Amino acid sequence: MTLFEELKWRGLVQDISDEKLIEKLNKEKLTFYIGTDPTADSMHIGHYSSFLISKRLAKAGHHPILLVGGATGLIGDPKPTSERPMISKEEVEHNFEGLKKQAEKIFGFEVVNNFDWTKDINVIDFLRDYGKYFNINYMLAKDKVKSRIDSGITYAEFSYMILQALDFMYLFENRNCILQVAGSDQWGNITSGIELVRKKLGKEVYGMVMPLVTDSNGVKFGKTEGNALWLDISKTSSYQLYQYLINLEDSMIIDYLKKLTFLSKEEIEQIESKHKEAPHLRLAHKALAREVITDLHGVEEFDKAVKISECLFNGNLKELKLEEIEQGFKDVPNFVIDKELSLIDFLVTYEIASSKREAKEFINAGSITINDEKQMNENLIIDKSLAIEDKLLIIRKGKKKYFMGIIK
Ligand code: 383
Repeated sequence: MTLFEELKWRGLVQDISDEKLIEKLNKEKLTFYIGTDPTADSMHIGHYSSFLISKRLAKAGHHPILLVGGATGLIGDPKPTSERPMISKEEVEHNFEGLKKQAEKIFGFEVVNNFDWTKDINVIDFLRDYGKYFNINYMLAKDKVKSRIDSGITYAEFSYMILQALDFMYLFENRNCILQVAGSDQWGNITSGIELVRKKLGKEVYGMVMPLVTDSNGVKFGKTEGNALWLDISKTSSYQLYQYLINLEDSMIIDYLKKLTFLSKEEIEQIESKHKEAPHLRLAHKALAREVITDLHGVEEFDKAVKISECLFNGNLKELKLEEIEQGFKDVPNFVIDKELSLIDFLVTYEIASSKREAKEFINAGSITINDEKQMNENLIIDKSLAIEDKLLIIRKGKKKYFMGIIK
């Protein structure tokens, strides 16, 4: 399989700017770039799924440049729906540092900042050297601008595509970068760059975009009830990531293995046939979680996530360290315990039961456990002596409802 055939097989090619690119990708060593804006201080898994292309192309001998947009982040790439709030310069700088470190750590390639080459361009030169090459009709025809005509778009966001085009030209002239890759939402910005280089320098550069990774309802990969899954481990633990990956839809899992891992076609086909034979074993999900978490955080973090998940599933809290329990229960309702109460009052005070009567019912039915021990005595005093390492109480109500109490 050639590199391009492999990218196609993985479902990573939505569009290329010119058929000539196929031959170049297969036969030459190209310098290419992919960019992101510092709108937050960490990337999320959606960025990861696109940025992985840098590793794939690098493995095939091409040379990646990662761009973090210290300049473009100050303006904001137009969203199809509404104007972005302006982020302060300090925040953009802070986010830039976070993303630069992260990109270097996860992808291991050179990171450049477009602020370096745009900060000294004055407004007259900008309009003469770049503005003059952009026809308003051409700009208005871009999808992102079109979708904002009714709701409105500021001149700042409208100009964004010129900035991204200027980057492409700068990297072409200074680094011989002839290809920009991205998710499909970037097609308009990439083709703007291709046009600028063609008109101004009479040279040809290329673009390739991949489909955005989504679930079967078109919801972007990594969005869980409006929350992103961050690549920063202090924002999204490897256990949380594991839970997300292991619970992905069955029907999409092979697609995700192709798009998000470096497993070969043969390996994925093997996993696919085992998965079809026994879907309940979730072998494909486990392989996906292993590949993604190991690539992002290392194999120890992956092992830890598996251990936490298994112990929680089997009710073996005792085998976990305090820090692992805290990680596993990060998302459950939690509260600080600052007084000693009887079990029945405890349940009502911390809103695990809505009344004493309800609390009594739970206790008598044997549906309350504290740190995995069933508790049937309503007068039991809840204090440190029951806690894990004198600190944590994990209360389970019924089969699945968890609460975490932290002793003050
Ligand atoms: C800025 C200057 C450039 C080249 C690119 C940029 C950033 C670009 C953008 N990218 C997205 C982002 O920052 O807004 N204008 O969140 C996302 N990317 C990648 C991928 C994706 C895109 O970082 O499709 C998803 O992750 O391209 O939405 O000279």
